[in-house]
Amino acid sequence: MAGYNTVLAGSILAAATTISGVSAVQADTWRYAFEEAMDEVQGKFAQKFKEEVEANSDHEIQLFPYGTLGESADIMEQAQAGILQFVDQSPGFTGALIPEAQVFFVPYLLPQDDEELFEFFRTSKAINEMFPELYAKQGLELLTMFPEGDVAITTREPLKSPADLDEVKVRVMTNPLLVESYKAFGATPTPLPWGEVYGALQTGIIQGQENPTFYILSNKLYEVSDYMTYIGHNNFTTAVMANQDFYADLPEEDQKMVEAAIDVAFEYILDYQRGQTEEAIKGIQEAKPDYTITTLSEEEREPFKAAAGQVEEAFIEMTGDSGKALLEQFKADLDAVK
Ligand code: 6CS
Repeated sequence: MAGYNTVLAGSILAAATTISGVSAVQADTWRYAFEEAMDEVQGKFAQKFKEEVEANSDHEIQLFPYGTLGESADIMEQAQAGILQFVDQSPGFTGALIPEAQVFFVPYLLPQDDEELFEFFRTSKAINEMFPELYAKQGLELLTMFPEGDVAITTREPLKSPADLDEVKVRVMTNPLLVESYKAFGATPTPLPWGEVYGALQTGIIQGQENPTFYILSNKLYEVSDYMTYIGHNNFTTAVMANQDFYADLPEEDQKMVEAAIDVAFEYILDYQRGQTEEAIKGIQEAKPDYTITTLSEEEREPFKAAAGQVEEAFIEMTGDSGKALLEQFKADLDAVK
């Protein structure tokens, strides 16, 4: 705690409250960085968390949206080093650090139905019991994981089958399983940090990328693509964690307060997302009326689904017994909410 305080530039002491020798309650400023803008899903979650923490304690949360402290990999390093107390990093990037986190990129594992999906995140033993142990090995206290929306693929040409992705360079987040996944879909995967995506699409270095619809709208990715296609392969997942030393040193009542704030923000963010994809589709259609938005039929999805098996095998090869156990639990948790 002492080390943590010395590096904490914004740390403040509560108004002197030493009464009859009872020591002062300390009010700290905690730094929380995330990978998105303030008005995107991760930002909305962070704002709700801040609101709850500040309403229920003397602590203050300082928010750092995407770009203010660097890329996703930078904020993760800062959180591991204790410069940040909280960080939101998606498994799409954490997969490079914690290979098992790549389970979220085995295609067609997560349900398409929102209520089923939400219940899975609420109740999953893999998420709520197994992942915290894996994150702890990296000095991170995993606080929650939540979905951000059905992932769509944007391209320059129509996308109906894996053959349409032949020779198409599709940007993916920087983890090896996503690379395997897009290879299996017939594309040429290109891992890049987020900051390089728009420019690379604009200059034609890459021709496609995947993201949830709200993000395609807010980052105007429709400007640098002509087609947006739902093949139903995934829902974007993200995770919020704390620096583990910081968290372990918190008084129990603060840990409980943080957990309660996370629970409130979790339910808030699920609710916030109801209807979000449909709204974002409308926004894109208004901004670019000739944009082609397609949802592949079950039959058209079959060849993509057939590719999922080899991605699952690659996941097990990359993660061994630990990944296998996690995947089995993940599937059992999914069955339980069906
Ligand atoms: O594609 C990405 O890199 C980004 N996508 C989302 C939805 N959130 C953050 C992440 O950096």
